[in-house]
Amino acid sequence: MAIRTGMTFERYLIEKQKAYPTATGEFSKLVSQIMWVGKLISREVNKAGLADILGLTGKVNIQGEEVQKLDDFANAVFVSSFNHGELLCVMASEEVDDIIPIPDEYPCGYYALMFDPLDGSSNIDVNVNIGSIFSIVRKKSEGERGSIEDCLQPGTKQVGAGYVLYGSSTMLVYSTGQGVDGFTLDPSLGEFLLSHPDIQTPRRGKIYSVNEGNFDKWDDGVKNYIKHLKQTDKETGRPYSARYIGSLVADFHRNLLKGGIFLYPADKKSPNGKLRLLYEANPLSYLVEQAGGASSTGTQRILEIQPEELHQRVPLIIGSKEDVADFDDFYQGRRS
Ligand code: P6P
Repeated sequence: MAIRTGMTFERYLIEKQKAYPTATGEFSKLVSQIMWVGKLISREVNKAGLADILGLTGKVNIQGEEVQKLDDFANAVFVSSFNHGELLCVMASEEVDDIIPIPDEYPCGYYALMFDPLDGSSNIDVNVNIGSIFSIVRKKSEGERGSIEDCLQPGTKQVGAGYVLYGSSTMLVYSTGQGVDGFTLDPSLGEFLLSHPDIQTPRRGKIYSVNEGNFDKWDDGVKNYIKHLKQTDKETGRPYSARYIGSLVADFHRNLLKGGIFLYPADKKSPNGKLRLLYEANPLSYLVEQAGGASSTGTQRILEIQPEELHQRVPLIIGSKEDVADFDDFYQGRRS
């Protein structure tokens, strides 16, 4: 049976593995576990709006239980779902300063997982979409246990990446290097069903996503590019429409499907931008390239950056290939 819309994730994995008979199934187990994590977090995120009403805020809820902040909860779900099961040798989380080793009592697996368990969680109390982002690389270090060396690999070494978007519906969008597929959670079944097979992002869009409140801090190249997008030019479809939710996964997902460019450039206050390389820029850059798009710092392909630190920040320009190329031209002074 070929891949078809509406099929369950499990059925999809069976079909995909037929194409790769040598697949060990280890990787499929990993992605299935991500699916499980997405369901658990989705359930809590969708209750969050009730937190104030049900008195679930603060340290003790109506059942007398400790109430965790949603991002702490999301982090705990990722860690407890992956700290055994022989899939991973090490984890790294936006919420945790150091690497998260696999407990000594459990054998290690062959992958390292880096994740932002709940990006944009400050938006949850205004009911704006938020997301979990993940990146998977193969173990690189010697010895049985994992180390920071396994995490500090360039984005080109990723073997899988994706996000779970908690919005009007909960979606998992991910790639293992054979294109990008999107699954939508049917809460009545508790199943993710294939809803967006083989996502391809348009070569050029008509949307730009940036926090223009930072305009005065930008380099001239960034300013000139944004001014360029606002000029009327019927031939190239300008002016572009400004769409900025302030939640990375939501802005990225809309632009991935519709086309366009998301920018969080460097500025005078933040010379490396705001977003993190390992578990935000790299996984989304892996996805966008798999979908026919591009991503850069303005001078360098994101996926080729050699990470130096676990939580290092990087300027992120990402989306439709022709839009990112235009930005690079303005940023590097070839156009003004
Ligand atoms: P700003 C949310 O806090 C986040 O990390 C991303 O999800 C989002 O794209 C960005 O920060 C928004 O940052 O500075 O525009 O509020």
